[in-house]
Amino acid sequence: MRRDLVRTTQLVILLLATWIPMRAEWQSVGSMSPSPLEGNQISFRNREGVITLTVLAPDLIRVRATRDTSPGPDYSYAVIKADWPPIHVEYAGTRQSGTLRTPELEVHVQLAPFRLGFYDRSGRLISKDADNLGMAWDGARPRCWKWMPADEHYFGLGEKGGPLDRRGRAFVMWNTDSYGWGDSTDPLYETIPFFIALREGRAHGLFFDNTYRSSFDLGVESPETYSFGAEGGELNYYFFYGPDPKKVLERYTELVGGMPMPARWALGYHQSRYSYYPESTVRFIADNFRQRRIPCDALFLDIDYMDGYRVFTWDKSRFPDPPKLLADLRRQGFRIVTNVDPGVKADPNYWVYQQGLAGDDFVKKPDGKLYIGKVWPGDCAFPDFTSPKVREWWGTLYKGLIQDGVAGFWNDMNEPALFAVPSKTMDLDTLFWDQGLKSPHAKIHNVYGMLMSAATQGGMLRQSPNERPLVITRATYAGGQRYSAVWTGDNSSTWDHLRISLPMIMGLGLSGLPLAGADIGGFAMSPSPELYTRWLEAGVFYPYCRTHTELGSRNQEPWSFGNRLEDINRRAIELRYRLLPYLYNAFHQAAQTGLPVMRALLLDYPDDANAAGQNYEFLLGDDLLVAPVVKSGEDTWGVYLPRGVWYDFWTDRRYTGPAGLHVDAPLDRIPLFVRGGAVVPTQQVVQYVDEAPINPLTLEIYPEGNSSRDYYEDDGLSFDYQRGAVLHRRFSAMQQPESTSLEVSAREGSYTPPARSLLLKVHNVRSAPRRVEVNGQTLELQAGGEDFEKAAGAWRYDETANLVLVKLADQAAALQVRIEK
Ligand code: MIG
Repeated sequence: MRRDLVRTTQLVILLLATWIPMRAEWQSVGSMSPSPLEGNQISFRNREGVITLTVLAPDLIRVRATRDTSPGPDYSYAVIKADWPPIHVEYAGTRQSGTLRTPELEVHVQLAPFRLGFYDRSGRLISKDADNLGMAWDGARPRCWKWMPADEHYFGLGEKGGPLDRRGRAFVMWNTDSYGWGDSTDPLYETIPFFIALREGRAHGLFFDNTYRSSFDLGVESPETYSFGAEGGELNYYFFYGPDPKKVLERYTELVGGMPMPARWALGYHQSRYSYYPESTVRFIADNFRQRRIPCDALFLDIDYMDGYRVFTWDKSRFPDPPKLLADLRRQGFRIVTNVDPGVKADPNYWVYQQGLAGDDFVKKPDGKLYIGKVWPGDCAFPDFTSPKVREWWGTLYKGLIQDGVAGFWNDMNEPALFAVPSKTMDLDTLFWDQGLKSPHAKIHNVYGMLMSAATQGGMLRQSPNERPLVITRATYAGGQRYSAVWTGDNSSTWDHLRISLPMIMGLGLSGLPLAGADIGGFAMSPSPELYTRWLEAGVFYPYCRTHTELGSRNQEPWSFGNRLEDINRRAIELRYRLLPYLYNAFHQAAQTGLPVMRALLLDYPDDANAAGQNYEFLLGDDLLVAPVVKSGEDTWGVYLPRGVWYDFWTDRRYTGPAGLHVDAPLDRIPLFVRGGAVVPTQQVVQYVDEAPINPLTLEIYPEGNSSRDYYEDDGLSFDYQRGAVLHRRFSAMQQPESTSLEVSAREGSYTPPARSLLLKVHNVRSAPRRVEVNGQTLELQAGGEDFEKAAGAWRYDETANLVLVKLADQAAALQVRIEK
């Protein structure tokens, strides 16, 4: 009964929101005839349109269908890769059908009426157009219906509420300011029209690269077909073949571009609220972090730092001397990030407005007059970020704030969000440059936020070419990870929202956006002390970790909930700092491959339905499994461990999965597990990332047969890593009957960290070793305590923790350590 009600409500919402599909007069594509194969491309035509299949890679095919025999210019805001290596493609066909073959795929083409079917090279059907409609148009609106097998599940689609598995729901893509949104609010702020489908442990992907308002129906209209379409533009999609879901995501990232390596400070703990002002308040917050010894790397200034919400200005009564303030804060180890909205106050005496007018940089109405909309500053004009010239201009505006010492920028309200109009955004016919096409807002809306973040990043890079910029944006489009981090907008201080944040950030990761976070503690309203602590415990595992709250809510700093919780909160943040070398490696992997940092279990266990069904548990990088407590009043927590060996991070208890278990989870403990075989790099707690270099570099080793892990490090701040200033090495652990051997490969790359120790901590050692050898020489045994701390090279055994600790100078050369039983 309830389910039916939910379904009906969803259907009504869907119909209201998009007017699909019942009222429409869908006209299916009809019959088409092939033109000869040209290289990696083949086209099919009839009097009404053309469909082109382009094989970009053995596992990647683009389908471009237009309802015009001479399609317009081919341009994408998402896709950046053009130079695919040539591959061998064949097409063989008759008058009724044909087959396009790549080394990994076969596309069966039925010509009358035109339908596509994707098969692997062993003939297994992966995906096919629905028989009745396939591709269709209703006027200017394209849509495609595909077969939806009963056991197929869908993941991704960016920033969406509800379960990670999107099956059985319908979604709209239209970037929307959604203060106080809930689990089923749709659309939200971001548009990522990409999903991964999973069936029988095998994955494929689909990216519908269309910037108009679009929609995905994954089983509401019919339980046997799914469909996607848009209010305009082309039926332009990319089909990815796995069968490994990681391969789909890596290929997608290759197509649209990945996240550049963030600065280390961007991965520290960040504190925000709407708003810290005046200056004395900001100093008070900073002092409290340091006095209370709670690590923090960045403080955020929300819109009230500006002069009457004029972007790129300071309110001089609240912030009389920004360079001095920011320099003082920097000496305390804080970086400052300020909010910058796209709306420029239409004030004839305001330099930004004047420059924008002079440069013809603002969007206009069809009658040629300036488009004016209301936001915080009152009447505003809006930059046309589709124009490279405007993006460059916008980038120059950051110069003053950067010279004042601002380190990062927070682009908000860039859906774009407008006050005082029911649509909450610009009129759909507002005109944008768009490659000289003069396109309406209807086409540009969903990329506006991404292009703003691109302009911001570009400006920062021109100002400081050798510093990794931090940009955080609320709205973005597929590929937005190239320019900025994202946060999930105006959530609320409820347990429900703590829960929602987990599949939502996992979903963003599955959609190519690794650097994402939710407002810890919730934005709207105020959390209970317990909720804040549980949220922070989970939030220190968000890829991007920031507390933020709304105007008028109660204090929401880690010390705002009493002494006992302050201690717990401090330890949660300290855990993130201890794990920074590990986290940084997970980010390195994400930057290299597109694999998320906060990882849905299905990526590693696609054939384990139990794993794929986990909404609140995730892997952080390769080796940590995190199972946050997301309910009030719990002191134990149920955890699912997928196959393999797992260690409880807190107790070192060893488990073998797959297994469901209950673990102790008092308020000061988040269930956390380490994969057997892992080598987890950690460091000492610091109050901010560049307070002190890593020392010692600690390796938490959980031997399991033979295993090894790559380690990466660089200066954490500059782009020198792109010129070889990197440190690569490999850590291996081998269990033999009489000994455990550890190997540290020689350093590679030209980055040399300051002199430091290497601390090898071998877990789960049941009895004191007889001897420890390093490169064939016996190492001295130290009782522990200060002697061990001071020693350049020594080992000890901790019999309560079952740990062997080996301390050595961290040198460039390879090391061999043998621990004799
Ligand atoms: O209309 O800048 O989502 O994080 O604190 C609200 C004030 C504008 C919305 C953002 C929120 C921010 C707030 N902004």
